[in-house]
Amino acid sequence: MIGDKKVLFSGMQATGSLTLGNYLGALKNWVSLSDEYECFYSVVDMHSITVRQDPAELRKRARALLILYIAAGLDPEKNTIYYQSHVSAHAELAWILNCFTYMGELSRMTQFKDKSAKHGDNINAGLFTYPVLMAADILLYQADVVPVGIDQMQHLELTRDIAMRFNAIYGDVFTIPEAYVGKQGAKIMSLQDPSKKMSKSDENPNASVYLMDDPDTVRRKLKRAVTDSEGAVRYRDEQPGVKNLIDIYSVCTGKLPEEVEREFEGRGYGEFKEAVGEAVVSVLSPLQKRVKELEKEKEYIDTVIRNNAEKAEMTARRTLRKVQKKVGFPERVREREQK
Ligand code: ATP
Ligand code: LTN
Repeated sequence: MIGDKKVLFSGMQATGSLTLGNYLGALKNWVSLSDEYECFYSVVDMHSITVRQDPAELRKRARALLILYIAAGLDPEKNTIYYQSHVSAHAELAWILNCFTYMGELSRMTQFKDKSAKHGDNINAGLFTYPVLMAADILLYQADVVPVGIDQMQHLELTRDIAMRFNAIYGDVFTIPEAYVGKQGAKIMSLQDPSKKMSKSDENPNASVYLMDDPDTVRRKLKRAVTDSEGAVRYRDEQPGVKNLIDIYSVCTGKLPEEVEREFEGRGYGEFKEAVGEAVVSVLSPLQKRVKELEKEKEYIDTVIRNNAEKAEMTARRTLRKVQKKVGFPERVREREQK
């Protein structure tokens, strides 16, 4: 708890351009939860370098992502929005937690298996211990709740295991976090292969709607979305492409899947896809407009970056000190003298 509020932590990587999946599955929920909790939203740039990055590009994308958080509706006066790399406590706690995490646990992580298959020429130790840094992110702020898409559940379970293991040895140091997965939009699928999740690292640009895609591109991508030969707009597992489009439409319009089925009864896929396209455009257009405005407010953004990093640092340091003491690191002389 901070004050009388429970704490929320979440983060996104600044790799690739954000997709509609990232927005509907994560960012949109962040905004709806931001009044209720004391929130920390991080641009997790330290996680990004587990895969080789172009430095200038990473810097640019990290700033664009931070701006997007604000454009999506997260108020930087009320929420702590910051770069992970600006708060060194993340790396320091990650090291300690590495010593409380087993190789076997990390070997079972599906994201590690997927990413090491994809980046066979660079299976580095950071990629392997990625979930430990994620656990440090969450535990540093004593987060009660962590909004993520379904694909991150396994990492969250591991975070809980590490925290419980640590608490069992040293007493109540960490809050045990709960995942928050939205009811709808938790897994938006690829528009070209509805058995795969929509992912910003997909090589096929038609598989994903990017948040900065212009309206015509959005309409075209949805028109080309893979469906089936049933010809009926029904929300069922046997029609994964159509089901995914219904999910997208319902999160964008706030309608329930049953209502969508009724709305499009007896109407063809062409018409349905057109409506989905319009619904997506009407969600993305105001977001893009706000991004463009914020990009011009350089000084304001710089102030947000500075102030919020300081705010994050204060909370993070408090937990880190406690942990360092528990594991037996010597107290700093200055701190002892201040007592
Ligand atoms: P990458 O392709 O580089 O692995 P990604 O698109 O999976 O990236 P992440 O940065 O791993 O995106 O995820 C950011 C957040 O968005 C996470 O909370 C994740 O659960 C959520 N998310 C990612 N893809 C989807 C999706 N298709 N549907 C719903 N949520 C998603
Ligand atoms: N691993 C996450 C990003 C991430 C995160 C976190 C999410 C890093 N640290 C802490 C929630 C809480 C991802 O790839 N989406």
